[in-house]
Amino acid sequence: MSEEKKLSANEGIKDRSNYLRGTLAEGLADESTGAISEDDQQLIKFHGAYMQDDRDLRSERRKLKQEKAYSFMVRIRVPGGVATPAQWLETDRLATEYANGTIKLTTRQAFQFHGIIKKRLKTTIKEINRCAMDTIAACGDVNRNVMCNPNPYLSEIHAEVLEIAKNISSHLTPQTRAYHEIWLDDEKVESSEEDVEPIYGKTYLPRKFKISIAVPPSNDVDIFANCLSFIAIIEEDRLVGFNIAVGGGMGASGTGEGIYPRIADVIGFCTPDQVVDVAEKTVLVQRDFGDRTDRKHARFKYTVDDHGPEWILAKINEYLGYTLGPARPFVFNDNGDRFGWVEDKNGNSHLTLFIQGGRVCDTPSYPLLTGLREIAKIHEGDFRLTANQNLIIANISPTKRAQIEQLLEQYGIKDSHLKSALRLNSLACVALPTCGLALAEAERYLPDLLTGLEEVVEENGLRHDAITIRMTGCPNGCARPYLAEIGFVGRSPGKYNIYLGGGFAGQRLSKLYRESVPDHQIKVLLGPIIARYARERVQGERFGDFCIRAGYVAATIQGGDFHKNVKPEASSKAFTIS
Ligand code: SRM
Ligand code: SF4
Repeated sequence: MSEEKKLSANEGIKDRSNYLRGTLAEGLADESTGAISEDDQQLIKFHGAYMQDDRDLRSERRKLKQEKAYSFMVRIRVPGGVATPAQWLETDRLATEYANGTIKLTTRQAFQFHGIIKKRLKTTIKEINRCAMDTIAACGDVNRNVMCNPNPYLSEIHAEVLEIAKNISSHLTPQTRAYHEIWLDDEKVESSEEDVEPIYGKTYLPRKFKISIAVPPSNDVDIFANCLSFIAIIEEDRLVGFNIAVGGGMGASGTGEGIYPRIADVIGFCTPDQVVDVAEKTVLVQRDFGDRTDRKHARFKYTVDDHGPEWILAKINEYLGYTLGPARPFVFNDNGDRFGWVEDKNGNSHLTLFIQGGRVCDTPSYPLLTGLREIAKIHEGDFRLTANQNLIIANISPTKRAQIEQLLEQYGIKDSHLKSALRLNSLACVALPTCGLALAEAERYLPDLLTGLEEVVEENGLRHDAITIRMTGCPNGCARPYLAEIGFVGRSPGKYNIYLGGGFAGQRLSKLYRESVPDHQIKVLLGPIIARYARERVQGERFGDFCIRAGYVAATIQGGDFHKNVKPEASSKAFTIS
């Protein structure tokens, strides 16, 4: 990083904040506005909340000369996506009493509330903590929710990996007492000693940092989109360690210039007891070498690109004081979820439900929130959030299965996973009306678009053929659209860039196919490609691979030349295992 360059404004905000306090306490107490100050809007992210306004109401309120309809989004960290029935019930209660009556299951295995007004924010966060969950570091320039495969029934290794995910998460949780002081009314410690952030320091990281763990052959956590990932290596039914992947990320600009999605590079191997150390040291490398002058260039993927993966590996080794081993072979089959019922060797059952857009709410025809509440009241196992915005009712004991099946039937949830394979493999980010960055609809529009495309897949006999399809309301990539076989990225109201050719296992970026396509033309454009795929695919060929073979798009190279302006020399292939 150049010495002369000015640090970005957020660096000053963090530095002056006294370890994330800023004027949050005063701002929350100010009843004259539903908002908080601009600096505090940045700081509150570290505490797990975003100030937003209802974009559906903007013009009406402007006409009435009223303040925007401000409210807060709150994100609950759920390491590995595991919640108890008691936590589910509490999440449901808070969503109903304080938020907009919905629970959003996110693409990183977290819960989100929307629409919490300022005066209820503190109570909400306090009550979240009361049921042994928290929101600290769910957002902000720190390590976020650590993702990991949520399927408990697959093997004991999955349980081992979940523990490791939790350990990384707690090791990298900020240590500031600000969170407890502001939200939990813990007494201010009157001491001359400053808070200490042993890992992050006073200005935390240059930007958000994301970690995930995958257990092959499933890449359901999309490890190639994470800053740092661990890929479990299993030999003779034993977890021998993890491959380490660095430098993934999705955020892009509409044109790709200088801001682009990037697939992580696999750089080495560590043993299970080294994982937390490797995570810490990788975070330290980003802390020390990430770009603090330009937030658009501050993610770890740019640090990896600027220095090269070999340099990053050498730095991690130097910080560790020992040398990581060479990466070992592994295979990923897909990045989706497995739906429906599964029984494990102990006789417990697990049901993976499809949750459209990750939104748990009641509609007159589909009382999903109420149905899950009734199930949570009697369920003795747990709930598991997937990185694909779906939900597993896990560890259902044989004595409870009949009752739970009856409730699933009663509330119309029983067949939620019996949709077309296209829909089951779909993801949509929140977008409008809450996301301040949305340029187009996503969660509210994708279901209808899918209904149209389902006609095409039905006509062509592809109902049971999985094709990954993802939509976001802007190029930031919150539903990881650049890793889908079909990706839609909102550019303006009703218009989307279409990306094709992503890898079915999330191993390859897609590439821009058409720019700013009006929504009513999407089916017209994609219909013939899907039909041709049905006719011409070779045995086992995936849609994304077909799009490349048939010449709709060229294959992307590592580093993400997904868009015409992306620098082609970015990143090295040398470390990538395919
Ligand atoms: Fe995201 C910003 C929602 C996963 C990349 N993301 C936002 C904000 C907070 C908008 C903002 O900054 O004002 C969105 C809040 C919308 C709302 O109303 O709730 C938002 N992101 C989401 C969620 C809820 C999407 C969803 O529908 O599930 C996901 C929450 C995950 C979680 O639990 O932590 C979510 N966001 C992601 C992912 C996927 C992932 O991490 O696997 C990505 C791409 C991976 C990556 O980070 O590169 C992602 N979000 C972004 C970016 C682009 C970052 C960049 O490097 O440029 C932004 C914008 C930013 O940070 O400036 C963003
Ligand atoms: Fe908002 Fe864009 Fe993320 Fe969608 S992709 S939630 S529109 S920031």
